[in-house]
Amino acid sequence: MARSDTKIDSAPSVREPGPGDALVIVDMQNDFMPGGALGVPHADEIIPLLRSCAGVFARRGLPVYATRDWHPANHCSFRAQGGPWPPHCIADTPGAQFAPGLDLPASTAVISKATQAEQEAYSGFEGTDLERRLRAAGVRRLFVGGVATDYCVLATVRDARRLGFDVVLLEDAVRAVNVAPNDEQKALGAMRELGVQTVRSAELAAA
Ligand code: VGL
Ligand code: ZN
Repeated sequence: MARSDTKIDSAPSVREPGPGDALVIVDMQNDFMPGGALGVPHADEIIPLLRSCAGVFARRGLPVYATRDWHPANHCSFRAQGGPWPPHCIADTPGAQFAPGLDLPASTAVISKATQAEQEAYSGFEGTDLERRLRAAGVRRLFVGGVATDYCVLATVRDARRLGFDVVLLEDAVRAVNVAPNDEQKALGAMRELGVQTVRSAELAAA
């Protein structure tokens, strides 16, 4: 067989989600949108991208998971308790609701995290049943987008890789807090080192 005919791409394509794939949308909540209690710059720009990705997965019958920060009012990550953050994503408040326009498919599984006062959880796997649910659904590969690249997205991707899931980052559908100006680049570099693949949301949606 001529070299150009060699099938080198036997792994599932990053552009074509199929059986074994799931979408994980991280923390797309009002308090993380610009103007919110812990606004992530430009986070609103990725709402339509994630909406269209969720549509692609739902139309293909593939599972969609949406994590959310779901804190009690006295959460340990809040400054009043000595934590680094202003109060945000307090359970059952408007700030904790998913951003309008995200239009999550009805089948979306919602994963609440950091729900206990003394427990911080940046990763969607930490203290949740996300791993169990993914395994039960036969998921092997996660497409991940949302906020914040340098906190909850990174932590979720790290845990996913540690647990043996393949990960494809929706590279244009993530936004960073950038407490330090290069935190986003550091997070993207760390994910690359973890063997994370990337795809642009429009490539996926066009498939
Ligand atoms: C997050 C800071 C505090 C996040 C959550 O979703 O990335 N960041 N809580
Ligand atoms: Zn939080």
